[in-house]
Amino acid sequence: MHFAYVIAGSEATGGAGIQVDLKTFQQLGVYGLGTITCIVSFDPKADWAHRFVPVDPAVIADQFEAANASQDLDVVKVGMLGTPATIDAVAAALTSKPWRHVVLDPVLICKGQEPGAALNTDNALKAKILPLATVVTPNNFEAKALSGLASLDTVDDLVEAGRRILAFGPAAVAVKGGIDFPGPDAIDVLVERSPGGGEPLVEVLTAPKIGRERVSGAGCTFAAAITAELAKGASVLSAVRTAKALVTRGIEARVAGHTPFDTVWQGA
Ligand code: PXL
Repeated sequence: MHFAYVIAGSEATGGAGIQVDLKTFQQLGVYGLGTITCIVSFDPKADWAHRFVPVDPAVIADQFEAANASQDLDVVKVGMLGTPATIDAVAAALTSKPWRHVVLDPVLICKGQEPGAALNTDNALKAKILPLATVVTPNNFEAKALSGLASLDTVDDLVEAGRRILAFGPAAVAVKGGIDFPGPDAIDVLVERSPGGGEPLVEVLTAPKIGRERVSGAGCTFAAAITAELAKGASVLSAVRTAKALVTRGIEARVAGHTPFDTVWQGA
């Protein structure tokens, strides 16, 4: 049995966050364990505005202790953290033991959060969690924020963003062009540190865009699938390829609800 662990937020509609991570782990045949960092409940009475409650850092530490005492975990995904205090708690937990892989989905500002509060959180994430990651999966917006590039309009821009984020310490960066990237294709670029210390290895992954609407949970599913594949022993490149194929299938089979966005189906 392979085990994959996730530290992330709960999203009450089941379309993002730890619910998606655990479903993805199951889809890929790994046993999932999770630690909840915060609780997000969109408000259907207020246009699905963001309601956010952080979990007490001591309770995050308790969950981490229980999960890691129950199994020998060496591959972890980190999703939404949400506050500087949560980031401190998660950084302390992550540095308490060695990991084979730390996959970071660098969830930055979430709809409805105060930009001022989010800036502290973004800076803390960059300073304290990013250097612990081995694989980082920024979307278009996050890649701009982390790399400092103003726009990502070409594949070369995606590669340059990945190279800049690599400089913060991770071994690999998978930059997701996503729906905002120009053109008919959903393009992801994997930039990996070269084992020999030379130029980074670059792999461009392409699939036709499916529709023009954002689908909830695609980023969570992608990072969780990479995590599950790494837990099974796959290489980073193979894990990213499997994750992209799985997300593509999951978007094709997306699930509609009363929410503003459809969500990925982790059963396709
Ligand atoms: O999709 C990013 C995301 C991750 N985790 C949680 C979320 C969201 C977006 O809403 O709520 C808990």
